[in-house]
Amino acid sequence: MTPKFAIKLIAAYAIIYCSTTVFSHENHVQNKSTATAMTAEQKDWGIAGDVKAVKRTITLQMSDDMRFTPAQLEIKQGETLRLIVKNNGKLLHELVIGSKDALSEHAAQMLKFPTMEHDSPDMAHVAAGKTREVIWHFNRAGDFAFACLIPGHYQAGMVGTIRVSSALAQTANDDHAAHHPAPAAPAAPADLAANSDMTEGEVRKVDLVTKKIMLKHGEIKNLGMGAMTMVFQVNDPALLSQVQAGDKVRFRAEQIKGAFVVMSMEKHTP
Ligand SMILES: [Cu+2]
Repeated sequence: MTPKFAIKLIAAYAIIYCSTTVFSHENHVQNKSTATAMTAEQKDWGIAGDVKAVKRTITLQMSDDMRFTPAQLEIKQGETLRLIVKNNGKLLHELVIGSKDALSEHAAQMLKFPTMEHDSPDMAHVAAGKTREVIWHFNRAGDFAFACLIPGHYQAGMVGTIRVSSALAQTANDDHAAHHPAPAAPAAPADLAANSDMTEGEVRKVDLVTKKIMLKHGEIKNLGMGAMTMVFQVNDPALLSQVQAGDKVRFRAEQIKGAFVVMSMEKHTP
């Protein structure tokens, strides 16, 4: 290597080093914003709503006798609702909207893994005496439900029903997304069977402040946990700067002192 070239190389390194520093700082800022502005995910029971589209507000009362009042909601397809969730009790309660099947399955998982952490626009955790709100766009017709999935609460009857009546009149103009099938859960390719410690997932949110990551994941075989979207801690915060919302990943998760921790993660194109 000629000395001249070596100097050039050092200079190039210095530039790369400086720009990496700058980029990583920018990444922080960028990721911070993705932490708040997550891409809305179309679910069978609707999609995150825009507060400007709200035309109706319903207040749901929650109580320690494990009931929601009202426990039945009648909604027209296309409506965006502001659901004010009021916890009148002394216990923590939550509102989670979903299909009956999804909620009952999730409730069973919560009994099995009580320390799981979730956050999504179709749910609100409400501390004793507090009020929170959920803005939800019911763009699909059908019979759905809402529930409190704190371990034991669902089983004690903290469930309500949602009927979204079909708006046949607005077929042409209705939300296009409503007519597309929900994206299928990530399927486990055959080669994954060989390495059942790795779980397939999609990054939903990266939070550099709390150092947590939200993953929509397939079955976590080594934990015996079903597919769902859930918030994980990370073994090493450096994992968080390697991915962003929307990335497909493979990861290994473990339960450490009750917390669910991503031990390793790699980007992966299915
Ligand atoms: Cu509850």
